[in-house]
Amino acid sequence: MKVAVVGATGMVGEVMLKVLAERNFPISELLLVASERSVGKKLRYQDKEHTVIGLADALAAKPDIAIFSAGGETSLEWAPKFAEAGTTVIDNSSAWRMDPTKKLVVPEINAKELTKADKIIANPNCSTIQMVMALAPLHNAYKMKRVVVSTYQSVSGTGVKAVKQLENEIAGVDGEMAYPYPIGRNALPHCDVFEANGYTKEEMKLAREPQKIFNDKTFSVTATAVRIPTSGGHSEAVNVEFEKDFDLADVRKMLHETPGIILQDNTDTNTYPMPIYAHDKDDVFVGRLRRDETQPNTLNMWIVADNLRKGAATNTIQIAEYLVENKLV
Ligand code: A2P
Ligand code: 11C
Repeated sequence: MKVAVVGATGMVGEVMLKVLAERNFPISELLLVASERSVGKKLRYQDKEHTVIGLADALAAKPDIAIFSAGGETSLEWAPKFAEAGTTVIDNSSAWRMDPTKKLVVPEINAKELTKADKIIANPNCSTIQMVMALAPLHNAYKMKRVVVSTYQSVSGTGVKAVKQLENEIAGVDGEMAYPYPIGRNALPHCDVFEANGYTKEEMKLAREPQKIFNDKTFSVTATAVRIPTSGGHSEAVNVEFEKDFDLADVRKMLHETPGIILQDNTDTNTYPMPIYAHDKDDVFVGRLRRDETQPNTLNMWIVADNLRKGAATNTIQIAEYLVENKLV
């Protein structure tokens, strides 16, 4: 495969390259693409030095697959041009996610919907991916009615500037602020911009994207998204009400047997998921399973994943692997 990584110099781009190499993705030619600011810069992939090129040169090279993680505006402008040239684009921005003509894919859940005709495929938001991964087997078994989620999101979800802000605050030095307030020793109930309804964009992604991924509008999600001073890994407290009742032992067994999920749930040994241990892992970690004792058919759980891996790079590359394995590119 001739593969272009658009946004190769970015935080997600770096993890994309790491994951492509680890999984030995079949690459015959690799194009590393970034903004004009980075053209000419050298990046290493599997012991080979590559020179960063611009989008126009990458387009002219007609890659088979282009993995985009260069922001929504770049995607909106360039993904259709690549698609027009015959490239299959897998886009990690929010640009195409809710476009009814584009598929929003978590491979373990809905990759089967993909066809050769899908030339722009959207990767969901990081906090959505880890939540739907844990909900999918339970939704199949018990049918979700309503989900209430509170997130505890790391600064890496915001980007390099936010990681730097936290590092500066820990070191006690002044620097540029990514957030309107300090993030060290703090919790900001504010991830991404506010929308007209008083929710943030991040909260509305959590509300809207799962319905599209499950192709089911019969359940609802309401969210509060909070930024906390962790450097990597998002955590989520999820309360989910089902139509049917469940047995907690069956829920544990189901999650334990689901590919991509690691169950860490033993209060006797203080075993539960935590972001520092999810770092650099491709799995989604689930624990603190317990029945909500205040209403029927309702479960509480805690979900953690590396937001740059399963939340971004790994999910994108799993989509690319599915396309290759099923001869859809
Ligand atoms: P560059 O490093 O040249 O700015 P991050 O998510 O860490 O902010 O990274 C964003 C990525 O998207 C970077 O690789 C960045 O390249 C790239 N990018 C940003 N704007 C553009 C653009 N207009 N065209 C191509 N790549 C872009
Ligand atoms: C965050 N979820 O943690 C965001 C980052 O729509 O892909 C990813 C934004 C997106 O702030």
